[in-house]
Amino acid sequence: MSEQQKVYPVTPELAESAWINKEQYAAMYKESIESPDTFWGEQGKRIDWIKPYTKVKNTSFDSHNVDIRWYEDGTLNASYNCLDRHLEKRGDQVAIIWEGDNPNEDKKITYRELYHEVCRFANGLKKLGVKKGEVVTLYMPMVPEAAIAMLACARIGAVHSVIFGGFSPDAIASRVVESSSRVVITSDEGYRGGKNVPLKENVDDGLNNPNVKTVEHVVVLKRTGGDVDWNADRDVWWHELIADCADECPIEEMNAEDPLFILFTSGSTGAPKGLKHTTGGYMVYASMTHQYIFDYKPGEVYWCTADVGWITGHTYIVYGPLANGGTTLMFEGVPSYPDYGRFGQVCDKHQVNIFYTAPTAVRALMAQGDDVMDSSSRSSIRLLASVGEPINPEAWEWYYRVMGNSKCPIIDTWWQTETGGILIAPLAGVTDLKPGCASIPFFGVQPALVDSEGRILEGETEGNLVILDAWPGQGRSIWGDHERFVQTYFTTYKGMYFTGDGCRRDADGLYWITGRVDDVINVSGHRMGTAEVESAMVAHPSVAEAAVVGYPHDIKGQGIYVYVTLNDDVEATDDLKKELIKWVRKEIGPIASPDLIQFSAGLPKTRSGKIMRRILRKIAANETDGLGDTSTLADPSVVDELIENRLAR
Ligand code: 6R9
Repeated sequence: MSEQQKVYPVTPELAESAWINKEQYAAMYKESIESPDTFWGEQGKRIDWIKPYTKVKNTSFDSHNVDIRWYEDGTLNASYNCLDRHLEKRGDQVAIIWEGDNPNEDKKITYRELYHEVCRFANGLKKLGVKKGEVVTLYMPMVPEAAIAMLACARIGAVHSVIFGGFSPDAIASRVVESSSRVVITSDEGYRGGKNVPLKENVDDGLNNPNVKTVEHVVVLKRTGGDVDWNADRDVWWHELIADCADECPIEEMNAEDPLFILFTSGSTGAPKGLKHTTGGYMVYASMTHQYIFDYKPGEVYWCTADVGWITGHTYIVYGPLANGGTTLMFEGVPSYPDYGRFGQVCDKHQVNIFYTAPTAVRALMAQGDDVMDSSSRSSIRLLASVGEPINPEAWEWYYRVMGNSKCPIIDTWWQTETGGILIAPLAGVTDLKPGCASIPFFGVQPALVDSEGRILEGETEGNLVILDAWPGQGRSIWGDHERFVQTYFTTYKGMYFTGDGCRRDADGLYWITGRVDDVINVSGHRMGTAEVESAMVAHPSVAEAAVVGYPHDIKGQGIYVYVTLNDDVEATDDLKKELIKWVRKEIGPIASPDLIQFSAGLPKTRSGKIMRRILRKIAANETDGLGDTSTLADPSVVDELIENRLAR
């Protein structure tokens, strides 16, 4: 039997103990599709509302009028739902377990403590004049204050925009401009893998960009005590800001469709877009998916290793687990520091029950050999989950056998920044597991596969993955550009949400995500538009033209392969390659570092001047036999040169 056909049946224990079993799934799924108003009307009650909703679903995917509203006449506050409502029953329960980069540093914060910290910081933001509806930018290390700042924004109705700490000053600048932030929250430095990350310095550099005109205040958390430049007119220490602030702060009453946050993500064209997520539907969906997909039970310790700078951190470190009154673990470090056994050691130390990470991390550990986990027992873990990219069956098996001691189901969760929460995943008590298979749609989610003309394909087949109708956690728009939202997601296949992913449905009706079908690449689970890297490249004075493609990479999933044509008078040297790599790191950030740069006299173009990426992808993947039809190229001889000079790896 090939790896892909292996099946791990639902165990009788899980069928018995999990929140959802097969029969319940079937009945609930049916109701969620046939009577969404009834189904989501009922589920909406898992959230506390100030003014209860009377309307549930009001959504349209019609490309002339894309309009998505859930619970539209209800009002609530997300911070209240994550904090205040738990105080009576579990005020003394740990809300956040924080594990530092340094294994000797950790902290436990109860719901009551978290509540007071959030209130104090919310009062601090008010002192800076932060108002309902304004966007506050966060550029933070993985410390509890990142979650505190998010929840403080939510408390007073400000919209947070978290920028991942690995992005460059230029990336900070463009995002701050896009969101017109007045206030930026950062830290002197961060710790990661034993190194200091210059967060404040990056913010300073970013805000020096002449396009940034809105920022009045930078709040700086003291994390490492490292030296930072100080602009007394603009900068304020976090601890000084809150020194005289009360630890109670009333909540702002938000409409269900008021924005909760924006989060920038890459697409196939143009600059990164700020996806807008709203409050009511998002909270219902975050809470419900967290409970059922991770089969989260009260009292359990749950650890998602993502960074809060990504959607996974938003929904499954902060909002989902805290809405459910759970205990969520936040980790500042990396899987390889001080050694590759760290994930297991942290699981033992904090008795983690549910562990959620990315395939790239699994592959990095797997590459160290099976004994990499010998320093821990991981006996507390009962469920493992995966996100960010397709998990290859070999990594799945390793995750199952070594990380999970062959006793934990693996929940492969497919979703996107745009979807707000998980859309396709197995459920522990419902689905027989197939390594590498994302499996079944969550309640309310109607996936379909379409051909290039948008015709719906039935049965066992492969095609482009679309979603036919709205679900509550869905992103509502692109900040400041609804037309772009419509163009990007709803015009390729009319009346459907296009995910950008390819997918196969097997004979059992289960979904297997095959990867992006657009010009987005996925490097270590980080999404990147090839166009973004190309435009950074051509901004360099030596570069005439650049084409960027992904290629298969053992650890990262995909690596970044760049073909570069230099200006006439420029010499192709190794030093220049190094300089170009540095350049991209500066323009976008370390996550966009090219892995391979091939200098080439020309690029394969059609007579109308379009670069044929299909060919470049094949060459980068070393699949030079089946290049397909090259007769439409303006100069087919370019291809021979590219193949001859392709890079070894
Ligand atoms: C949550 C998140 C979204 C893209 C998505 C797809 C890929 C994510 C996956 C997966 C296969 C999975 N992706 N999870 N592919 N199996 N379980 O990662 O959001 O950063 O927006 O990326 O990631 O290609 O379209 P985001």
